[in-house]
Amino acid sequence: VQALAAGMPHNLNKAGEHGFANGVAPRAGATVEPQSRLPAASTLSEENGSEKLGSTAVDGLNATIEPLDRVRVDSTGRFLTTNQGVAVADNQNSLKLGTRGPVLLEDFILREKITHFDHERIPERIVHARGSGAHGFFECYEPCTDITKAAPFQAAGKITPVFVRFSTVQGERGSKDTARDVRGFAVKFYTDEGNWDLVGNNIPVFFIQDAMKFPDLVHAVKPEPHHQMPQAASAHDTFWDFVSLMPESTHMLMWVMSDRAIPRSYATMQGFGVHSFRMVNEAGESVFVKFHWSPVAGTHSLVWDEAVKISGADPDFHRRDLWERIEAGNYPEYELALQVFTEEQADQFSFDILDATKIIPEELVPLRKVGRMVLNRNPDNFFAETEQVAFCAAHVVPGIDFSNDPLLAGRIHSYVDTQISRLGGPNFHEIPINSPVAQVHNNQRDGMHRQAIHRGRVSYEPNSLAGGCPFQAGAAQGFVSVPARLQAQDEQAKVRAKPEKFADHYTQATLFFESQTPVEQDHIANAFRFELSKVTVPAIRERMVASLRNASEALAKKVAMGLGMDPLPAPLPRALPDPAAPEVAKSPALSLLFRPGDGSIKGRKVAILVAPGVEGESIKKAQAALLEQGAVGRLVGPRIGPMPTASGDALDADASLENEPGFLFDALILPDGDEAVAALAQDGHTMEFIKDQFRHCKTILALGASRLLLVKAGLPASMDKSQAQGDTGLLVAEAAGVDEAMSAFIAGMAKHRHFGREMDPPLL
Ligand code: HDE
Repeated sequence: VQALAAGMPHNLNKAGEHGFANGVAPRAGATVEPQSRLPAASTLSEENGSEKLGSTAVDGLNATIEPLDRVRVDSTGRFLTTNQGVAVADNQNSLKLGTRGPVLLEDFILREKITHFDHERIPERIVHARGSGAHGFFECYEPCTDITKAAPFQAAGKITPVFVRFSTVQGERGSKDTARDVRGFAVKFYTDEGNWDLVGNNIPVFFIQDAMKFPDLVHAVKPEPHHQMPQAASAHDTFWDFVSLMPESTHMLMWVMSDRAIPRSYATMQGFGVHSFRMVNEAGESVFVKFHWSPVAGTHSLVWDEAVKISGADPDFHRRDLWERIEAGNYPEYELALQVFTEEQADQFSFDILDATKIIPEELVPLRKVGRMVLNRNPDNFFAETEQVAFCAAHVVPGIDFSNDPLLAGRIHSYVDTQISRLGGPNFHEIPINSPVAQVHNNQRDGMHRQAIHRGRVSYEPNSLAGGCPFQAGAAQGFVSVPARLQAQDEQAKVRAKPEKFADHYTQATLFFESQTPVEQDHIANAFRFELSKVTVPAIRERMVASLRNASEALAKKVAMGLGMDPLPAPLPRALPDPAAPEVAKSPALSLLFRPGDGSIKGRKVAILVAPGVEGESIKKAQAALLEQGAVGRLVGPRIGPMPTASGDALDADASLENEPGFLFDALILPDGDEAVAALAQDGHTMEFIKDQFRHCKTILALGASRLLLVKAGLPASMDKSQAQGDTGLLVAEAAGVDEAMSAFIAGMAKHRHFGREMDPPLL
């Protein structure tokens, strides 16, 4: 009420609203024009110069700071009402004829409540059903007017509000986050000139080359239709049957079997536009671009055993991580970079830039950094925002255009179409999270759930009765498609066919595999082994290995060995026996280790085990050292609640060995204190904590007496030996030396994993 009286935003608890005005500092050294402001609270009244109803969205202003406030509801201090605003006197009892009599039909309050409840669910997305969203902003680094007139790229420091949704593809809405799967990385830019949706993935290539095959791919990967299994998994017959018959998917399979498909966090994965797009400048000149998002925190992934365990203990692992990072002010941040190239360059490449199963190596076309995106506000309501947001590959703005990629063509159609059944009609653009900042004026009318109240009697163009309004913007301001290059005469016939280079299915699969570090290669081989071992039909396994032989003989052999397949099947016949020589044989940028990030441990979670009699001072110091780095040190005890320390005070354990298993944490600290160590040694959970942390190659610090726990858990008999082997993630220190030990611990965590100790099969 006070906030309303003071004319302030309704949601005071949302400190991280879009833009600089609310405490998000511009990056160091940025030239920032004062383009961010808080407009007055908007309403639907015509006097109010609202961005929806009259005033122009002023260039560069952060106009969506407020618009959602128009529809936000805060019921603090309010009566309960019906949907008609009638105050409800009793929300406990239906209206009956006497206390034991029948319920009366006239009880409109009961009927409204139940009826609304009956219709609460909407269909989930056909793919990408499981997802999590966040608000944020995009900040342009430098004007990109040489290549595009698109609004977000016009001035250094210019802010464009965004809403982002990350997702898995295969599983249903309630499925686990840590499935082996592609992640969706969809960004809605609310630009001054209309909404632009960059609907990408965390993998820069795709399984198929033509939209014609998309329904087949999805039918193959989704739970099998007869028994609806498996959920959130690709390790089953129909998927591998399909992809082994579609050699064009081999490159994508390399990525999906790599650790990219089990990210540690949405904040630590890349995003890609996948297709070649076009950018167009004021002069109408066009270039091709590929879009790359790279996380400032670096690219980090889980390991498979960890992902499997997490999915049981916390199916919301990524959703929770995203939420908690934002609430803690560790805002996920990504840099946007473009690969810019001309049509003439594209003609020379050994691959076809219209083929979504191919990348353009960064070594061939370098990345041009153009801006950054910061996710700084959690949604208020999951359904209203994250579920109802409707991304669409067709949503482009002047300055951005499509290429002729045949996969993209299908997407341009599909996304609007699917919303019509998912969101119940053609007016889904009026749902607040979808409505653009730019004004909407046209003659499209009516339909289910229409919100806008159009005035006057004119809903056609041309007209004279409304002075010709709304009128065509013309080429200077309106969207103009890039005229396609004239094609040679023989390319102009209607055909159902592909260009020849599309038939090179293996060169880039090889490039990807060869560009991985040995550990990453092992993980890829193990993932193929795991997935194919779940396939029940031997012929499918054999066909897949036969296909892999064309990509990497070493990989095929390793997978075959893991499947007990001997001898190897003959390689699958290649569609293009003699493909063009690739420009690069190795692309280091394809390895996850290429982007270790800023070296910080912000947003990471550390388990600090405690038990009665724990040496408290070193624990407090360790916790404080982590907090200072933006990481969370959680005290995990045999039970939650106060934990008496050796010196007589108490620490508050807010998690238990049972309710937060070890694999949910990025690192582990074991405490000093004889009594505490003895208690922890008696608890099997402790050993599981240590084994999992060790097996998953995480950083472990044992203080004082707890060194015994490492031995009891069966870690390599001599810790000294392990340290001598250079395992900087296995640390032993006296409690008195905790300050120094924490520096080494934090440095160890910043390395993310210590793969040097990994063994297959695992030692523990
Ligand atoms: Fe999608 N895709 N897709 N897709 N896609 C959908 O749209 C489709 C493809 C991607 O968080 C659907 O609103 C076709 C590539 C993301 O809401 C649907 C084809 C890429 C999301 C659809 C593709 C994507 C979707 C389902 C092949 C990476 C989630 C619900 C021609 C560049 C967006 C919906 C969100 C969602 C169709 C292939 C990314 C059915 C026909 C390639 C991130 O319209």
